[in-house]
Amino acid sequence: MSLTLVIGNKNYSSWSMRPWVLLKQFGIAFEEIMLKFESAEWSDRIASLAPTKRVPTLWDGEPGAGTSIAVWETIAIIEYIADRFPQHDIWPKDAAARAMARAIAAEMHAGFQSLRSNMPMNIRSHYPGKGMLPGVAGDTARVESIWRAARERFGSRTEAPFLFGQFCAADAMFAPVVMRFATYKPPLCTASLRYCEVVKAAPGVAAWIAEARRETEFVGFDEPYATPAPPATPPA
Ligand SMILES: N[C@@H](CCC(=O)N[C@@H](CS)C(=O)NCC(=O)O)C(=O)O
Repeated sequence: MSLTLVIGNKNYSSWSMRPWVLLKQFGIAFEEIMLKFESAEWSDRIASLAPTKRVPTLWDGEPGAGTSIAVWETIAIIEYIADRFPQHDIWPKDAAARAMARAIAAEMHAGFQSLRSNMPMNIRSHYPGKGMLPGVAGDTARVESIWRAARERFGSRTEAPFLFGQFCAADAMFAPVVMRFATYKPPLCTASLRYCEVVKAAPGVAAWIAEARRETEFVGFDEPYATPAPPATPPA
């Protein structure tokens, strides 16, 4: 059976980004169905393509068919990919590294609410200094501490530059945080900045970024810091 990933706009959809970059990084073939937020296509197709009416949803087999396997919730999608492709180290091989990688991926999935709501992913935009509320500073400090601990204990044992050495699901889970840091530019230590550069340069991530930058749709819900464009003609 073949895989299809249903995703939202690449500029905005942080949840969609995670499994997409993971599949790309590991060279796993898949089709993509993009339903743009607030579009007629979203309204028409989301219920048949996503049981929760949210993206991402992964289909193994014909998308929407009752006989196909549907997987929703990013962390479950990642586990499905890991089960389906045991030949790839989606999680680190080493048991201690794998335990920590899964724990920080779950923490990302369940937490960091302040960071997520005050610094929504918006890859093509630059809002340095915006969104830096006290809760966001706490979340940012926690992200940096996770990255430091993973790199010090596991990543730095290898030549490879990711959290646990080679790119794995934990790096995919944090890729949208890297994008948020690029847009809002909170103060970060040198090691975190270096890790951000490494993630952005990873081929799967770079491919997502390039496609995100080409998008032009404006989704107001994800744009708390945009200045509304002036009316084309002054109101009468
Ligand atoms: N917990 C879900 C979150 C999915 C989610 O909230 N996706 C957003 C886009 S990034 C969405 O579909 N929003 C549309 C909506 O809620 O109507 C996951 O891990 O996949």
